[in-house]
Order: sequence, then structure tokens, then C-alpha cells
Amino acid sequence: MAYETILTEVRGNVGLVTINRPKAYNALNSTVMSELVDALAVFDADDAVGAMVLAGSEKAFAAGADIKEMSGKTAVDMFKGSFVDSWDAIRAIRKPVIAAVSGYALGGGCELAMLCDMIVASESAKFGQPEINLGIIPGAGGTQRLARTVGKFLAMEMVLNNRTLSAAEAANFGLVNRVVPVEGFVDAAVSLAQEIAERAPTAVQIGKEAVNHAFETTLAEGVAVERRLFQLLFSTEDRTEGMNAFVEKRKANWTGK
Ligand code: DAK
Repeated sequence: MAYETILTEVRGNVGLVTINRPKAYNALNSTVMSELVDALAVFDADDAVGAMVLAGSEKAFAAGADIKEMSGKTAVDMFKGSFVDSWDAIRAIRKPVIAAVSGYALGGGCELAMLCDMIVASESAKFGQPEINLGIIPGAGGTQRLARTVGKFLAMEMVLNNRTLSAAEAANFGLVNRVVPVEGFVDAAVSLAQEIAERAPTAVQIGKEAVNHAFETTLAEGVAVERRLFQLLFSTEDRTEGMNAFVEKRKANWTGK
């Protein structure tokens, strides 16, 4: 399908989605969001794709929601709009999504990166929640995910006083998985995604579900859910194959069954 604001391609077993609104620092208008949802859902349903990368440009992952589009909206528009649903739809993607972040990841851009499962940042990446400058606060999970990731005190400074984090600081505070040179930052994310795509597909998706559950519940309930998911994997052919391959000293041949 041809999109207006994003580019898509498959590299190996990785679905790559690139936000492409260079004139607006990849600001996330409703077209970008609905196209992202569509493209990620297509890759999620494609058995040849095991993981995805969501990238921006070298200059900007995304400078936030589109302020020009948002400026005329009422509270009821914000409540009813499909813009809100898009974020939930991205959260519901089952396969791992790795954000490849270079340049600005601000406001909704930072939140979009945090909706992903891992973040590969280029040395120029800048993470921030500047909504306070617009008289609002983050609206797509930023206050919650930042507090859980970088801790209360730094999250407060970012949300209340627009403290931005360099890539090195983000790595230091556990907000990104790794920092790589600007040149080739997307390739670095794709190669990490390819490694994951070569693993047992059902276990990968169930592993994502289990880790994400940690953010939704108590430790006791989370451990109970993990145990059920672990037991479920004992019904898969890949579990038998993986253990047989280890015993037989050969590479496993995953089928996703
Ligand atoms: N929206 C619209 N246009 C933007 C934009 C944005 N967020 N960011 C940049 N642009 C546009 C500029 O308007 C400008 O367009 P023209 O004037 O050329 O037409 C062009 O990109 C270049 O920008 P600048 O001239 O400003 O370039 P600079 O290099 O001087 O500065 C900058 C780059 C990224 C530092 C600056 O543009 C900037 O501060 N941008 C705004 C960053 C920001 O405040 N982001 C937070 C937006 S609020 C929700 C989900 C999500 C959200 C809310 C609710 N729900 C699910 C309920 C999210 C909210 C937000 O993200």
C-alpha cells in the first residue's frame, strides 16, 4: 500500500517503517498515526516478518504531535478522535518493535519511542517532553512510562521543566538499549531486530507480552501470569525443537508452531 507520510520496506525478516515528514520534523499528525498503525499491523500479520523497526530521519524521530493540527481542537475532539486510538493500537502490536531514534524525540515522539519495546539511539538523539511549554502535559503515556523508566525525580524534571536528555544521558538512565553512531543508526536497529526475528517466533511474542505485563500489575500476579505463559510454551513444537537441538548440538529450526 502506498502511504503519504511513512515509508515501508522489508529487510530480511524485519519490517521497517520510517516516518517521513521532513518539513515538519516528523510531527505526528493524524495521517502519520493512522498510517503507522496500518503498516505495523500489516507487518504484525505477516509470517515472514519477525520483528519491526520504527525509525525517523537523522534529524528527527518525531518532534511530537502536530501542534498545528492540535491547536484548533477542543477537549471533546481530543476525547473522541481516532488519534487517541492509534496509540492503543500500536501498544497492541504483538511482535517486537524497535525504535531507531536520531535527532529529536520530543513530546509524542518520545512517547512513541517509549511505546516501542527497545530503543536504539544515535549519538544525536534528544529525548524530551516539552508539552509544558504549550500549557499541557504528555498525553500518550509519557508521565507514566518515564516515571517507570527513569524514575520519579528525573521524570518530574522532564515533564515540569522540559529537561531534555542527550543519547548518552538516556543510556545512563536506562531509557535506551544502546547508542550508535548517527551514520548507520537504522541499520543498527535493523540488525538487532533481525537477531530477534531469527528466534522462536511464538516465544518472542509471548516474552514481549510477559515483560509488558510487569507494567500492569503486582509482582505476585505478574509472576503468576509469567508462569502460565511459560507453561503454554511447553505446548509448542518450537519448544520441543529448541530443546532437541540443544541436546543434539545443532541449530534449531524454528517454525513458529
Ligand atoms: N508540530 C507541528 N510542526 C512542527 C512541530 C510539531 N510538533 N515541530 C516542528 N514543526 C515544524 C515547525 O512548525 C516548522 O515548520 P514551518 O514553520 O517551517 O512550516 C518546521 O517544523 C521546522 O521547525 P523549527 O523552525 O521550529 O525548527 P528548529 O530547528 O528551530 O526547532 C524543534 C526544532 C523540534 C526544537 C522545534 O520545532 C520545536 O520545539 N518543536 C515543537 C516540539 C514540541 O513542543 N513537541 C511537543 C508537541 S505536543 C496524545 C498523544 C500525543 C500527544 C498528546 C496527546 N493523546 C493520545 C491524547 C502529544 C503531544 C505533543 O507531542
